[in-house]
Order: sequence, then structure tokens, then C-alpha cells
Amino acid sequence: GFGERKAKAERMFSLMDGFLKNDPFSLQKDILHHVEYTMARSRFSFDDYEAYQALAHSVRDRLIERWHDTHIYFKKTKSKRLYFLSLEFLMGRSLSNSVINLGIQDQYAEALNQLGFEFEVLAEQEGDASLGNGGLARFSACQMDSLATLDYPAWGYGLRYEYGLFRQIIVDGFQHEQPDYWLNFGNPWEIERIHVTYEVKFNGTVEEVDMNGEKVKVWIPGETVEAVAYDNPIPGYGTKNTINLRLWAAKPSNQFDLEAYNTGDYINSIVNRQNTEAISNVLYPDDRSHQGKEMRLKQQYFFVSASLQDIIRRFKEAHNNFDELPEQVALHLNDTHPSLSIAEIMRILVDEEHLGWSKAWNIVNKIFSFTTHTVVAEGLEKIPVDLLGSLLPRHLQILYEINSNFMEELKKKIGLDYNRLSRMSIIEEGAVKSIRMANLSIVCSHTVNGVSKVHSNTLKTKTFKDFYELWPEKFQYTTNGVTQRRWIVVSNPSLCALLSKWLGTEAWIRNADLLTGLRDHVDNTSFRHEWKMVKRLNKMRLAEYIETMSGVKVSLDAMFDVQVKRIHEYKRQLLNIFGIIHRYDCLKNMDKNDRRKVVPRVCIIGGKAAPGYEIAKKIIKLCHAVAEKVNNDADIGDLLKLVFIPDYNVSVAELVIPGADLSQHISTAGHEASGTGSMKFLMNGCLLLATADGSTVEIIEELGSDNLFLFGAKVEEVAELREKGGALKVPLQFARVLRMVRDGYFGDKDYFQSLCDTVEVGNDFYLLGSDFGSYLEAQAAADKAFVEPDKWIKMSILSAAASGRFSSDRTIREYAERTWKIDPCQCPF
Ligand code: H53
Repeated sequence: GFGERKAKAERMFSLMDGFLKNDPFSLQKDILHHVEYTMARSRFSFDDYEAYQALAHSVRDRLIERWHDTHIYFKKTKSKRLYFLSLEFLMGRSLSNSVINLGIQDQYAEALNQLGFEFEVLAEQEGDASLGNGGLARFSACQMDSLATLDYPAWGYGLRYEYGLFRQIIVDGFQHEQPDYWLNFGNPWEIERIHVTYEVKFNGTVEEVDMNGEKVKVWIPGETVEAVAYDNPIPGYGTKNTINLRLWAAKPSNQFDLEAYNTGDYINSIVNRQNTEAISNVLYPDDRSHQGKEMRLKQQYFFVSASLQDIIRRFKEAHNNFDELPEQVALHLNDTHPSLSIAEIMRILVDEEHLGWSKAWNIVNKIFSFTTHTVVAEGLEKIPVDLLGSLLPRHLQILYEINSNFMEELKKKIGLDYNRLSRMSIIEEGAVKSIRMANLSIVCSHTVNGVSKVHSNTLKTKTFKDFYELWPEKFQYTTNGVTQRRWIVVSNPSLCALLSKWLGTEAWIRNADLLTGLRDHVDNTSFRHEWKMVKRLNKMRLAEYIETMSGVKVSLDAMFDVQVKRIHEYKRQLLNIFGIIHRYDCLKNMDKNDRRKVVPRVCIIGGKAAPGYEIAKKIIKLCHAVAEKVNNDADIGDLLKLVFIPDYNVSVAELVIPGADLSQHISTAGHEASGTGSMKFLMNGCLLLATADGSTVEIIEELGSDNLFLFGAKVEEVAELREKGGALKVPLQFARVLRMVRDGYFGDKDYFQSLCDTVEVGNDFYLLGSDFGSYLEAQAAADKAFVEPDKWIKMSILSAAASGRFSSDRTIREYAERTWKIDPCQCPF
């Protein structure tokens, strides 16, 4: 009974010495314990990497204590849980973040000092966890941090890819991809749960059998794979709460293929078993197109099936009536990637729990919410029916049934408008009959979220217009956010100290709205001076990094102008490079006197191109070609430098963002769903040069358009500009720059022709030509502001002061209250 269990637990606890202590001496003992017993290194000789590992293990022990207590508490209080389902999480490094969130940063620094190590040096030993591509994946990571910090009873679910996002290396200006086998040296942050495993099934057939006089469908699968859980504790800041990110890895199932053994094909049966592990091997490196790849579909279902089995098991432990599911469980679909969850949960409730279709459906359509990060209809995910039918035959039947019910209901509402019916159908007829994953997600979710105001308007008026007219109340938007714990506290310690000093409190770390308090000090000269010094320090850090990475020496007096993000035509890195060419061309044609007035610039570009994205790769090459010419032109010297930062990832971002004076967010209006990079720069007092796209529109609301450099066509104007096509008036400067590239001024003449074609009049879909004039004006305005340091610093301070609204804490609170309907549940210390 309970008494017995409690007595046993108390005895166990008495044997445990109580909880781990956090004074420097105890920390040292624990670190050395791990050197000796976990790493099996001698305490007389271990290097920085081993010291990092031992240190990480001692932090992990502390995380585990809180993580256990948090889950026991969630269980005890029976609070409604949120399950955040995402195929991608870009967590980056964990050490500094964990130690800061645990609140034992100073103790660790002292403990290590006494052992002769420096915390910052050991922290550099850690590699990134890059289980995602770009914005969507880093946003997931920020949301996990906020969920933990705000005490929400949440779980993240994802895949434990053995190869994360490829490493980018540059050879001769070309991108090459190298595998990121990130688990090579072990991962101290995860906990393998060998007893938390589920079987995931594929293929086979569906048969109809008689069960108590009723005909039921039974799936007889052909292949079974096992999913093993790996848990990653996510600590909140200023709270004991430590939530879980559970990632699944595929292992061969223990169900032996008896036939193979009996026929003596032992070797082949082992080889086949190993193939099943491939499911969770590798992250797909394409940022937004996932069309019709069998392995990708397998990954999605593998992830969905393991997660839902786990969630349902946990629910059943505490409840015996599925009617309670909507009050106990919120399932969040992070984009359409996990949307097979809908079919899977229907299958579980109908085929395994025998609830009957309509009862199951009534439950299912109350538990899902869906966030779409996509803008254009062509970018939406589709799965060929043939592929799905052979891999998941029962799920295909379920999807057909959901669709036919939906179509019936729709006909009653809108009549026989066949065009509209076919647009809204979950099944797309056509050359390749496919499942439209977005339509499925909309039909089955109670809420459809956009990620910014502009994005949400596009969804309502274009992408999902038909659905919006049917269910206006389903459509909401919650502007994205980023966590100030990672993007200020971890990445910019000097700014962090300055903020706390002038705000007179550290409370902004949990409540970013307090940053508006900086406005009270903008005219204070000593504050401004300190602000300037912090920026300079961060520029110094960045300059050192640039020199080591690319050998280019840059002047700290120059304006550091940064564009870092995935390389995409719509993000218009090419516009940036053309602007740089134009600047170079102007400098070359200037006399000495005029040159003296020019603001020196260091232009910094970084980002990965999807391996199969030719144009994006050409943009990277062009960037290097221009850099080669400009940086080696002694006549230009420090007036202009261009550097490409290779292998841009979370930890590189932590270094680059604090050191930026200006950052560019220059997508063609209407193409960036939100954009979260801009928010990180804003928090770090970097000025923005931007188009009125995505969340920039909301940033303008907070910051005022005078405090950033805005340019370019507005969303409403873009369609018209495109229609005009060839008749557009493109400035002469643009034509000249284009000519220079075409004529081989930067070498590789032939190679760049097709890149130039993409922006030629009549072909310039992303409107580089028509935005070029106003882009140059915005750049000139930035130059002008930079030579008035007082004005510049004021704008920099006001940027940080306006960034509070873009904390993911605000995002998560909005989702929790409006969409997920979950309450905070703080585990007592
Ligand atoms: O998601 C971010 C947005 C950003 C958007 C990005 C995204 C991906 O990273 C991948 C696929 C996709 O459809 C969208 O491009 O604008 O800020 C988080 O919402």
C-alpha cells in the first residue's frame, strides 16, 4: 500500500545524503568524482574536454533532482499537460544555460577557479545540439525555456537524430556539407530510458474481422521498430521547475523475424534489423520543402506513434475515462510535420480503445492546436497517397473517413460549390494524388495560429481563405518571441550586468517588460558611456573570432553590419551583396577628400544553404568572390570589409549578435512568416535595417519607425509590382552592379550568369531591382546616424528597451491562456 511505499522512499532518501549541495567545495568534490568515476580519468591528468564532461555531469545531477521532483509534483496535482510536438529543436549548448537557470553560476565559477580551470573556457568545449534547421527549430527551443520558466506543466517531444544539421565548410568559396555526428563523444545532457520503449509498426494490411457481432478493422503490420526515449531536462529560471524534452531514437525490435532465422538467413536478418535504426539517423536539411520522401514520412510516423503511446499511457495511469482527455491533455502541432498524430490518435481510440468513431472524433477535435510557419500555399506539405497507403494502410483509411465526413458537413454549409470543395479537401486529386497536411491540421484543430500579424492576415486572406470564411473563430495569431535568458544572459554577460545595474533589479530576466525602464536613462551620459563600452567589448570578441575564422582583420571603429540566417532567395542576401558591390564601386570612384567622410563598414554574412539549393549556393560563392576582391584591395583598406562566417549555428549566433551595430532583415514583404533573428538583435541593442515584413511590423509598433531603417515595398504593393513585371523602373545602379557580376568583375563569369538571371527585369520575383533604390537610401540613413554617436547610442538603447514584447515568455503566456488553456504549476522548493 501507499504507507509502505512512502516508508521505503523515506529510507532511500536517508541513504542519499539529502539533495546535492551547491557550495563551491561540494561542487568541486562532485566534479572530481565524475572525473574519476564517470570519465574514468585520473584526477592527476585530465584535459579541458574531460573537465567539461565532468562538469556537465555534475550539473546534470542537479538537473535530475529538480526534474524528478517537478514530475512527481505534476503527477500529484493532476494538472492539464501541454505536449509540444516538433520534429525540430535547435537547442545549441546546454552548460551555461543550465548553470544560469539553476542560479549557481558564481559558485561554479569559484569552484573551477580553485581547481585551476575557467568556466568560460570549459564552456567552449561543448558542441551544439543542432537538431533543427533554422527559425522554426530555434523558436521551439526558446519556447521550451519559457514553458519551464513560467512553470507550465509541459513536455516537448521530438526525434533524437544521430546526425544533426550538416556542418558547413567553405572550400574555395563553395559550401560543402559535412556530417554532424554530434554524439561521438557522448552527450552528458541526455538520460537514456532503456525501459521507456514502444513498438512502432509499419506496412502490412488491414483486415476486417468480426468482433462480438460487429465488424472491426484490424491492422496487421509488416514491420516493427522500437522507439527508445532519451530525456533532456529543461530547467526554468528562478524556479525549481525542470521540464522534459523527450527525444526518440529507433532501435531494432526484439520481435525476431522467425522465418529468416528458420530459413537460416541469419546474416541478412541482422543486416535488415540494423536498417530499422536508420529511421532516426538524420535530420532533413531542407528548411521548408519536405515533399514525398519515404524516409521522412517514416520519421514523422515513428515520432508521432511513440509520442502518442507515451502520452496515452500517462493519461491512463491517472484517468480511466477518455472523456477527460480534453481537460487533461493539449497537443500542439508545431507546423504540419507532426500532423499524422491526428490519424494515429483516432486509430488508438477507435481500433485499440474501441470508443467508436463519433465519440473518438468528439474528443480528438478538442485537443489539437496548430501553428503554421509557412506563408505561401506552394510551401505546404503534401504526402502522396500511394506512399502513405503502403506505409500506413490503416491511417490512410482513417484519413479518408475524416475527409469524407468533413466534405459532407461542408456541403451542408456551402452547397455544391465543387471548386471550393476540392480546394478544401484533405485529399488533393491530380497527377499525384496527395494528402494535404495543412488542410488536415486545420480541420482537426480547434485553433490555427499564425506567427505574426502580417502572417496571420496572409493566412486569412490568401493561404487559408476558404477555411477562414468557414471557421473565422479558429484563426488566431501569437507573435513569436525569443528567450532573453539565452539571448542576453547567456550570450551577453556584460550587457546583462549593465541592465541589472541600471534597472536596479534582475527581475527583467523573468519579466522582460521591465526593459522599457531603460527609456528613463537614455539621456544619462554615464549610462550611455557604459552602453557604448559594452558594445565595444562585444565587437572586440567578434573581431577576434572573425580574424581566427577568416584571417581578416577588422577595425572596431567600423560599423558592424550583420545578416545571419538561412540562405534563401526570399531573404535576399543577394540584395545585401549587391549593396556591398555598389558601395565598393562608389568608393573606387571617389576622390580622397570624399573618402574621408565615408563610414567604414564591416559587412558580415553567415548562413547555410540547403544542400540541393543551387541558387542559394551560388549566393554564398558570390559573397566569397566579392570578399576576395574587396578585402585585398589596399586602396580601400578599412573602409569596407566583407566576411562570410562559416557554419552559422546557435553558438556562433551567441557571439555574433551581441557584437552587431546594424542587422539586416530584408525579405521581400509578405515572405517572412515572422522572423526571430531580429528580436535577438533588438535585445542586444543592435539597430535594424528592415522591410515591413513578418514581426518587423510589430517591432515598429513598439519602437517607432524613427528608430530603425525601414525600406522597400509593403506587403500590399508587392502583388502589383509583380504584375507590372518588365515595366518596373529599376535604378541604374542596380543594372550596373548586375553588369559587373555578369562581366566577370569578381571572376567565375559563367558560374554567376544563372544567378544574375534570377534578378533580371521581368524575372525578378523577389523584387531586388525595384527595392534597390530605397535599400540604398536606408543604408545611407544608417551611415548618417552612425556618425552621430549620441544619436546612435540612443537608438541602440531604445531598441533594447522595446524588446520586452518579443520575449518568448509573452508568446508562451498567450498560447497557454488562449490556446492550450493550461495553468502554471510550480513545484515547491
Ligand atoms: O519559422 C520561424 C519564422 C520564420 C519562418 C520559419 C520557418 C522555418 O524555419 C522552416 C519552415 C517554415 O515553414 C518556416 O521562416 O519566419 O520566424 C518561426 O516561426
